[in-house]
Amino acid sequence: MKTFPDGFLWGTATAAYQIEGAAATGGRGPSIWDAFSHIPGKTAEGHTGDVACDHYHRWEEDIELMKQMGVGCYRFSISWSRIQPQGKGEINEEGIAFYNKLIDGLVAAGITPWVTLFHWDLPLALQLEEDGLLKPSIAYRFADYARICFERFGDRVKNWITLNEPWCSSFLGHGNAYFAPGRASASEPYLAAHNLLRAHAYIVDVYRKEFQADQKGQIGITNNCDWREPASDSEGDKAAAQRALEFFLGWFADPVYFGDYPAVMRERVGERLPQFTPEDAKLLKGSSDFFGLNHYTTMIASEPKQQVSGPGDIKGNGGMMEDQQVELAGDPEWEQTDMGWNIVPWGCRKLLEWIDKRYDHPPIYITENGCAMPGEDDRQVALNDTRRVEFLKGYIGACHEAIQNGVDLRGYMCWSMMDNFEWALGYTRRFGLHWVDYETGERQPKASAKWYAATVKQNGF
Ligand code: GBH
Repeated sequence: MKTFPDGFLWGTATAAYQIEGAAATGGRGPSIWDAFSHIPGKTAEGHTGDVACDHYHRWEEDIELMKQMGVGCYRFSISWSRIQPQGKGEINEEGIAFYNKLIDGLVAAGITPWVTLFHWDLPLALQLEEDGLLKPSIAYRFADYARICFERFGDRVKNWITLNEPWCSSFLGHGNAYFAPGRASASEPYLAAHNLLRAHAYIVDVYRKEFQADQKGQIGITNNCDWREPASDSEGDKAAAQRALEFFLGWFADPVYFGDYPAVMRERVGERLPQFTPEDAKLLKGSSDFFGLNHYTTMIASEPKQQVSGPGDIKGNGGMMEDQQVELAGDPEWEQTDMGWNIVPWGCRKLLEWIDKRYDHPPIYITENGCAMPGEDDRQVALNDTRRVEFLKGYIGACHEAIQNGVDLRGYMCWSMMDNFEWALGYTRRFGLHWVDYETGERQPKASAKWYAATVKQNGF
């Protein structure tokens, strides 16, 4: 039996565009993901989030399912364009009312809401009129939108996440064009990332100055990182793995903990890497009350024998390959998920330990971890998802080991509460603890939901 510390937080997670549907209902304005997913060829089979899991209408049932799992928290995101259809100015009261019902329902069910303000769905108007993440002024739009959320929901929401995985918005959205807004560039990712970091800092500043004393909540950022294991003990390979982690996670976490980008990025990216003003650096340093981490997989890193080129190839990614110069590979012994991601639980432990050391022992929450497994379009296969249970045992076991080794890990949120719109892969990959019938909207717990319920109940497995 692996028992977790008292008070360890068990939860599950989703994101607005992936589950809500009701894209043009209740006064919601379009986001960049509505536009992107409607361009032929951008998503698998042309899938969009128009209907998704129809959570907008089925939220009560979803709370009931979570209640049955006994989770302590539910992490969801707010659709900015449901609150402000144009991304600025006027507030859509119907959107506010929807989240009020959801938050009240969760609180009544004894489930603590963890709210992400931004999970990639930038209001389309801000993309068209103000160049989205590329202009510095976007940070003020973020702060204004966040203020509305704190004002309207902060009496009940005590756990805020500013941004989900800015690495994805920056690199996948502006580097290799895999995600909305679909841009491919060698410099834009650094600009988008810079403005997102500033946005994070301004949101936190608003919360701390105007709300935190009264509302007594915590606020932080969630970053994603895959582990990079050195291919050998050679100095070159060890440096390559370290460099890969700094380009992946350090890119976003160093400014938040140290006030600036990693030196290795400054050296290699040169003028394409923007500079923080002294004021912004000051706001950024210490701007997260906890370390939010999304973790899925591991790759082997080595010093390249010849120049690595890119971008364009999502496999083996980790940012701008031509800047990092790290050769990435898998191990043929490793099993993989339906995403082609390697299943390496010890990579999770090593990453947690790396974070603990580099950022001086921060409180960490894993705000996402989970898997899509093959064959789950077939309901019977999905309901008997023993491979997901094995995956969770491995990764949650690795979390337990990290805690044993002194890491201050305080919670684990499983991605995802239910099958949903898997971005560019549409509905062709299923990450859920619950199976969703996309024809009828029906949900059904998979074996993993039952296993997870038992784990939550016993505070371990
Ligand atoms: C998360 O991002 C998202 O927050 C969530 O919305 C999404 O549904 C979920 O993951 C599942 O995809 O190609 O082998 O080098 C995940 C971020 C970044 C994790 C890239 C895996 C690539 C592995 N991902 N990484 S590989």
